[in-house]
Amino acid sequence: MATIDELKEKITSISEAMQKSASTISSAAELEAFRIEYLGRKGKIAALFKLLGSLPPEERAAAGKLLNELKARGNELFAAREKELKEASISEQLSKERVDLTLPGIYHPLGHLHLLTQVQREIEDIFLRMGFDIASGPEIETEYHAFEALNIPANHPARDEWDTFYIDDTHLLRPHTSPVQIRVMKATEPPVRVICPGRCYRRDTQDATHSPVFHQVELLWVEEGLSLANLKYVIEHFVHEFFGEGYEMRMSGDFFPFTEPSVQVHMRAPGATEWLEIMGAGMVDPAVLTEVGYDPEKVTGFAFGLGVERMAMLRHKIDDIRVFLQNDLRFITQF
Ligand code: FA5
Repeated sequence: MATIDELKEKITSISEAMQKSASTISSAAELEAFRIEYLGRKGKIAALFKLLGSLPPEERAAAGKLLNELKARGNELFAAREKELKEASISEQLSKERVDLTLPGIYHPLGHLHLLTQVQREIEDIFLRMGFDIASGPEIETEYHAFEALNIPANHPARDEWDTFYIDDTHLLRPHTSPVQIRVMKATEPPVRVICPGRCYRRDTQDATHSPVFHQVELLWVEEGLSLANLKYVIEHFVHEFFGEGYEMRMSGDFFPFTEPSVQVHMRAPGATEWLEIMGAGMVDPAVLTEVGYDPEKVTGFAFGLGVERMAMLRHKIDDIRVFLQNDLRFITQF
């Protein structure tokens, strides 16, 4: 038989221990251990309730009240610590996720079109305004389109000049955009008025004005009654539109198997001493017109192949073609 005094003593010591233990709780696991130790069904307070029955009946009510107070105290301590832990975890999370709105933002520089793309589009615009369409052809060409149809048979010495990178026995990376002429004429009846911009490949040794990969814009105009005078006018009009005043142009004789007569055009920037070749051109050879099924007695035509890099070099006084492919931002961002 227990006495109320013994019970009171136990209540005091449990209350003190509980108070002390609650003040050290710093994690959810410790909180749960506290709950089991004091408030659980097999906990220390429940054990005291079991003693009630062994008290004299007249003391049970008072003892029960004390035990209920102890239990309430335990619940209070538990709830208070639970609340504190929750608040601590929220504020920890908040401080982790804190965004400092006063920090400068992340700078994303705006890109822009490469100078060569800009120049190519400008050339296209000039010819679109003159009534030309834009056509394109594959960069991996057949020997037929790149050479034979252009009046350059297999053993013709002119092949050496355009020999390039072969993919197999009959396919190669195109050395010029002239094969697109053949594709366009085979697919269209005259009159034909197109430009064909695109990338070309040659085994040229790299130097200040030659690159193994470069761009051309081909032009082709076939119609009744065209002459070399029309070709000269179109070129003059074009270079004037592109360069404006102050640039000199020079036209001289040349040879291409697919044009007759053939010319080359050089340009000189204001104040420069050097001339730079910008294109090969000429009247489309009757053999080419016949090859594509046109009647050379009825229609004549002219064509040119213009170097895009060279146009950009003249316009911006760039003295080395290699800078276009070097991806140096100090160069690229100037334009
Ligand atoms: C041709 O490619 C002829 N297909 C042009 C043509 C078309 C003539 C239609 C007649 C009728 P050529 O090899 O000269 O011609 O090249 C033409 C232009 O391309 C040159 O004037 C030059 O501006 C440019 N070019 C040629 N090779 C290179 C190179 N390795 N690097 C940079 N530009 C080049």
